[in-house]
Amino acid sequence: MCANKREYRYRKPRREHISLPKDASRIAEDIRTMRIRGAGRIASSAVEALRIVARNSPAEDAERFVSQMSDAARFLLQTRPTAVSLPNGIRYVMHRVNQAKPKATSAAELKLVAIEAADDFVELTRTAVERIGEIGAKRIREGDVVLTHCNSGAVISVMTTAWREGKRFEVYATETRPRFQGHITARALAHVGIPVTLILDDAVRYFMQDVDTVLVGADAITANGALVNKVGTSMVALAAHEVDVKVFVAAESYKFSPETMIGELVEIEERDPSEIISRKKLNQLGRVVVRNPSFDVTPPEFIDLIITERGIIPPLGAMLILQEVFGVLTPEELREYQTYRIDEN
Ligand code: RI2
Repeated sequence: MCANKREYRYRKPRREHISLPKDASRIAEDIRTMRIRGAGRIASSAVEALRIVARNSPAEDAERFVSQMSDAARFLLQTRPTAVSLPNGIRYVMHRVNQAKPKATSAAELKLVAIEAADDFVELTRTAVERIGEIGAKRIREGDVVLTHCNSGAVISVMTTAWREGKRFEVYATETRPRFQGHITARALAHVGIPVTLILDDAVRYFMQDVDTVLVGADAITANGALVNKVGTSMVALAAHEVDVKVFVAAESYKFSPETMIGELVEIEERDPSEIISRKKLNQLGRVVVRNPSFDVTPPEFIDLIITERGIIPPLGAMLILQEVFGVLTPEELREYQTYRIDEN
């Protein structure tokens, strides 16, 4: 949630230029341009990039190694601002490296710590999505009509698990302008045989009366249980609320934002207007401003359940997950976290 209007305006993201191994910088570029997308995949790919940096580091002493890793971490954090899984994944690795640093006698020792932490995080993302599938599948009933927005790996996991368990249901998938991630969802569901109907984002309220459950993914969950997800999600939830349709969110615990525990806001990414309209067409319109926020905020009142790999919680239980996963942030931990943030001003 971002209260500052100025932050909603599109600005070209500031980029620090550092030299990374080729494969790591390709991952960073793919995240930025959304060839790699989906909050979970963004996080595991960024951590994979950190692992590549660690493996290729020529550093001979621990100090130099940590400084190279921190530079890479900062660089990767600039790629997409909203998905909180990205800083959480990076912090997962860097926290272990920083903790091991005082006792480390060589860069090689820290390299192993970094690689192991990255391996653990990537494995965690895999098992979390699988477990969410198992838990969430129990909330899909025979004959249900489920509506989803955008494309979420966690949502696909729930649906495909329920389908493989023998439940028969159908799905409405919104096309999700401007980047049409709904096509990815529709293709994935059709591939396993789930009946899927692709609809216009604008047709959500028209179809809502046929829907039993809304199921969406998450880019971030705040301490008060609000959901930050693909723009349009809050309108879907509003339409569901109107006719008393339940709204479920599938979100791994690393999508919960520890910073919101101490009052920080989740920045809403605003992408280039050319995703909505070509420069040429825009010029033909005359003096028109185009805004392209990628995400919006759904308040906790419009959410019935959040399905995490640790179990199902009501939105107001977000704080429990945050405290279980991150504890209460000490000033030192907060400083360490903010080390990797870029000052936007
Ligand atoms: P998983 C996506 O954002 C969508 O908003 C989706 O709901 C969310 O990430 C979570 O996706 P984008 O990357 O982590 O398409 O569940 O902008 O795959």
